[in-house]
Amino acid sequence: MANPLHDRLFGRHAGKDTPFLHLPDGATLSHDAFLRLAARYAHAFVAAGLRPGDRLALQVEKSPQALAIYAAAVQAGIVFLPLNPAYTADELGYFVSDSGARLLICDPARAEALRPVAAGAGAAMLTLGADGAGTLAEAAAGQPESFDTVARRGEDLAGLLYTSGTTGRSKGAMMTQTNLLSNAEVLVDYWRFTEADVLLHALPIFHTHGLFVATNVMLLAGGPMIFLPKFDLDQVIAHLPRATAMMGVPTFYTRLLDDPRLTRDLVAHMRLFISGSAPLLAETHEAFAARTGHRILERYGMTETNMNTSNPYEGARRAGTVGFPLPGVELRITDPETGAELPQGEVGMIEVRGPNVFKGYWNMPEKTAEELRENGFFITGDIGVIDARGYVSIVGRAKDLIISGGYNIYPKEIELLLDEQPGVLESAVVGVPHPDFGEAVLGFIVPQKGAAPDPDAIMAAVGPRLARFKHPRRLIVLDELPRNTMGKVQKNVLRAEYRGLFAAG
Ligand code: MLC
Ligand code: AMP
Repeated sequence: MANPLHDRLFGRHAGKDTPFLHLPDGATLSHDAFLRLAARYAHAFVAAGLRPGDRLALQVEKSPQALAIYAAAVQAGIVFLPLNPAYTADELGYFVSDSGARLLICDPARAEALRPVAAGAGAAMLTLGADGAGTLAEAAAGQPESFDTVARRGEDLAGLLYTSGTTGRSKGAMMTQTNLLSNAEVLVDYWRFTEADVLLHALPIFHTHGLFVATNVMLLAGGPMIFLPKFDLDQVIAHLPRATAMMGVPTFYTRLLDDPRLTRDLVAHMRLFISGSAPLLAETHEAFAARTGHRILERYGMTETNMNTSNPYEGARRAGTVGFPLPGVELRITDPETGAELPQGEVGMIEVRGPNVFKGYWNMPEKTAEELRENGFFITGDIGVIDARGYVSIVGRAKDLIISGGYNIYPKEIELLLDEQPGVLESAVVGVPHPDFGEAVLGFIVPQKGAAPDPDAIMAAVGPRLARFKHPRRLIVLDELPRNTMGKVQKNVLRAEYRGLFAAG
């Protein structure tokens, strides 16, 4: 096959008038119309000077056009680099220059602010608004509606997804065509997706979950998606009766449960609810089952690996577990210190190997070598255990990571900014339980001797440099940070002391 990812996900739908995207305004975009738009974009990218293997960075609101850019990139052999619209110009500057992106596509409203970012990295710039308008639309107008698919091999890069790092520097995870295609094929089969399915899609499309899991699965299965711009409770409730499946982060499920409109009748047409990206509390799973009769199917994945494990479609979906390794995925538990494999039942580091596991971090061979073993096992940083029946549970994280509403936040990145502020001696950032987001960011600062830093002033200084979702919900001044005898900051002590701060009720 010339371009396996394109041919399997997109090419096979060419000329088909079947529905692909149902939009909230009642319009429907067919597979064919979507592909014709993608072809025009692909021509526009070539005209902008992009060649196979070049990176295209995209920071726009979710829209059918944004998804067509993904399709166009795959068809033209361009590496797709999607970015959260919440990122500030500072954050974006790093991604664009680190990746060496040749083109940045952003919202017209941000074009002025981001022009120096693109110029500084030597990238061209085009704009795309949530309504589809902008300089990309102009560049694509009049372009042919078919495009000669660029040949690619399985090991060629299709996506570059940045994940934050424990050092504060984000790393670009290189995803190959095979990584994406093999995983989507397994998931279609494991979760029994067919063209009769209608997926309610309310996730962002700049992360693995909404892009590679939800979208790729539906493109392979052939059914349509109800494509909502974001998770809006009223809209989700309005559209649930037309859907057969939904994928979401746990916050989707707790928000639905908080609404009395969630009833058995509302979801009578549904076949499957899937949760991932963050731990689903067993109580959420049970409450959802009691209210709707549906057992949420929980699965476990990562940017670097796509999906690793899943509860079974048929058979018991066990609350608090992430199920079994997917077909083709090997999962082992190792001693975090020595790397030696541990016997079943012991708690240790989760390592995974398979065609789903990424190629490495972009331009970071040392980081790659630290986390990806020569024998192909990837060290996830998640701590887990396998029970006697083979179910995997995640019991903790070896990495200093907060997951808030399904977004990953690395404390180090925030601490580095807090430490720079006048009057701050040192800082610590931790995640504490939060009823809506699962975890919320909490910051602590220790003043320099004789200084009295004002938390509000500090947030005002740090805020514009950090995406909103990373902002500490509270910044607390302490005389000193708790430390162990080795002098290491005891974040667990801070977490324990403040765990009730955002408690429900
Ligand atoms: C928004 N805000 C958040 C936030 N999302 N703060 C913390 N954590 C989040 N996740 C901020 C907003 O900026 C706003 O700030 C305030 O919180 C209230 O916003 P909201 O309107 O309530 O938020 P909403 O837009 O409804 O978004 C919440 C959400 C969204 C949970 C629906 O974050 C979301 O769609 N998350 C999904 C993330 C995801 O797809 N993860 C997959 C990663 S892939 P203010 O201060 O301006 O009011 C992966 C691999 C795998 O992990 O296994 O899948
Ligand atoms: P990301 O780097 O954004 O892809 O996030 C991946 C991380 O999310 C994993 O390493 C886990 O820590 C976490 N994660 C994903 N799915 C689950 C799940 N079902 N339960 C608990 N944690 C999860």
